[in-house]
Amino acid sequence: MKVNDVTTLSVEGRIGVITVNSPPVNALSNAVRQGVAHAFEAAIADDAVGAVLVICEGRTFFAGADISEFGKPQWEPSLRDLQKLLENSPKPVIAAIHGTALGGGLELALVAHYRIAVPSAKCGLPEVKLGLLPGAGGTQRLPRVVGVAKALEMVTSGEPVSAKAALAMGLVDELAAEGNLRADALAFATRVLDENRPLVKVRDKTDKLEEARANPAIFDDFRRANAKRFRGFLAPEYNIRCIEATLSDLPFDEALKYERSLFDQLMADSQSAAQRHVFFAERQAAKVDVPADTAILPVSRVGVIGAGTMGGGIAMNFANVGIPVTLVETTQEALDRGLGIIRKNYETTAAKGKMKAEDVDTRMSLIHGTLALEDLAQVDLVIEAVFEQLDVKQDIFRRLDAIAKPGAMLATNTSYLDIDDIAGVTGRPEYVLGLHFFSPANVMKLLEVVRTKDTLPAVYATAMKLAKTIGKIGVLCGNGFGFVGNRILAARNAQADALALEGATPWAVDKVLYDFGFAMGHFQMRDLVGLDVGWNRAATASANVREILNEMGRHGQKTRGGYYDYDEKRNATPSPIAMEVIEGFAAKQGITRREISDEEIHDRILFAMVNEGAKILDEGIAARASDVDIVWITGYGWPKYRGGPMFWADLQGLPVVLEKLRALAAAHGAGFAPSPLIERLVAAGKGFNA
Ligand code: T1G
Repeated sequence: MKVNDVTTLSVEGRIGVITVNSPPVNALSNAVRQGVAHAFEAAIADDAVGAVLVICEGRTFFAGADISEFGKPQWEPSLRDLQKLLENSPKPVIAAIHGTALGGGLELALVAHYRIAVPSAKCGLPEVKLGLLPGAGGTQRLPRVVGVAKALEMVTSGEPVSAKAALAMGLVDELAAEGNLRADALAFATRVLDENRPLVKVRDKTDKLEEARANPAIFDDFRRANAKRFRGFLAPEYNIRCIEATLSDLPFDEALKYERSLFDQLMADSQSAAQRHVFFAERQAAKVDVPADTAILPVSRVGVIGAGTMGGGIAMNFANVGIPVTLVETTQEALDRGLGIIRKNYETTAAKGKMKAEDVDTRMSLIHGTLALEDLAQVDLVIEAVFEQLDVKQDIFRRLDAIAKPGAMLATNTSYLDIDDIAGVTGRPEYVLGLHFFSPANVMKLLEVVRTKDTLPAVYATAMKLAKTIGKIGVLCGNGFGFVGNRILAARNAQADALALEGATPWAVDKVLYDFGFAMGHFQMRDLVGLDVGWNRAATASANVREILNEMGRHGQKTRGGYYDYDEKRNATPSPIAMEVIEGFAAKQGITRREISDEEIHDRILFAMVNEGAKILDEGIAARASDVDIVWITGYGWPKYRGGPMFWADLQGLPVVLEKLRALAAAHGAGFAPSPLIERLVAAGKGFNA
């Protein structure tokens, strides 16, 4: 019988089957919770029902609380009240899991007496990725099933475990045959009845806690081991504290209250608002505004030109998902070197157990090396990743245009060049676009998909879909200087360099950025990447501090000296030599150095970045403020718990941002003149992220 729009109750044999179908992921929305509660009460009241089975249709078991309903009026029953109903059931309750039982979904399954899952299912508590913790007893029940050590890892990483692993750790009791969940779950529920199995309440189990009880240091050991990973985040620590409570003298229901109080604190904190913003922003970025009937072009074979660091990494992305790649180089030596590095990367991954050893050869067999550009005649997409010089790229695209089949897409991996200047040398500018990967290209998630004024919607829509296929987060950008990410990076770099000349030491600048949450500061990053990347000695002799350091052979970590000096373990210490170069160059520029506060460093760098992001939006280079946030979080290490530069600006309040920029412009020049978009938004009382 239909209980509500998303829930039905049927009786099959002696089993009352509660079926939920609430696309896209059966999130535990108001309607779902209400439907399950009503269906459950009807099942319990039915004498013909001996046991209750809870199962979902569609792609997955409940994938958690409905994040889109956070902060909105909650219907009865709450998730916790629904859990009480099931946990105190007088009849056995069995949860049948497929897809991803996550967050509140797994927490609901944990109050069932038994759990059955198909082998492809996954179980996890990913709340920490939203800046939260499992707020429906997950921190109290999971350790009672899998033990404290495993629970600590699961709740602080947010990563799910496979059904097989879940069976091994006791998180599920039975595996169903793939594709046969309903039938196998009914049979299992019937067996539970026939065998008169006990009504096992997870909350009553304590045996799995004994190991940690004998080793109370486990919590601080875990904190120390993960300090770097958790730095700046609130939620991991709060998750650990809740797991610690399972070993306290608190009665279970008091521990639930403690968990709830910490959950409420996290929910109210800007860190969780930021991470929930990022969750939806990532999904929004994948949506491109093209006519509904836009055909996605087939991409079954790819060509990559250049087997260097970028080209090799790019090629791996496609081989990883079974798409054959033709990799072109100019010399056999360069090609062999590139293929050798790719193989070595795969072997290293396999050695770490992150891929099967036999997959190394499988993936290598998908990458065909050649010296002949003509071998790209039949590919659907070519990605050029050669030296960042316009005439070199133009020559390649002229030749490509004559070789590639009609309708083949031609992409450049350029970071800064104007793609119109590249497309313009071909007879197919509408099939030319930018695919800006980030190094290492086989690891970094961000892919800037850059469309020119001529790029067809079908072409960039295909590229955006391809981004998802190869496991990237694609962000559609317009063809402006530095697109989105590098343009904001240029704004940050300009302020960092200026501050170092005006009196702030590079280490002071780096510390402000590190304390803000970046993994490392601007000058440390430069030393890591290499000061000589893109260095054109002839063109820029002694033009700035960076070039002077290069001319001194101080290229950064690789020469054990750049802005910092490095010991044999690459530990950095501020370099007096670099300081001398900075002071000397400042003097030559007629700059009188002065004391500069951390607050000035913070404001000049961060508000310059926000202002550049506003200009990017105002020029239509980015479609959404949240796209800018995603670019800087996934590509440049903006701390996720601060939501991205535009979210962070909204958090400050745009009126504050506007005033700051005006004050900075008055003190440091027109470069800080506020973007007109900020003025318009403030006048309208709006923020960047509507
Ligand atoms: N609530 C609302 N909408 C959700 C959702 C959720 N939990 N999960 C996904 N969606 C939407 C998503 O926005 C997208 O919408 C569509 O579903 C497909 O998602 C009390 C408080 C389940 C692995 O954190 O990890 O429970 O863009 O593109 O790649 O302790 O979605 O189509 O309009 O990601 O196949 C805990 C989050 C919540 C799980 C599927 N649960 N979701 O991945 O599809 S907090 C989570 C995911 C909680 C309790 C606490 C993934 C997925 P649209 P998708 P996918």
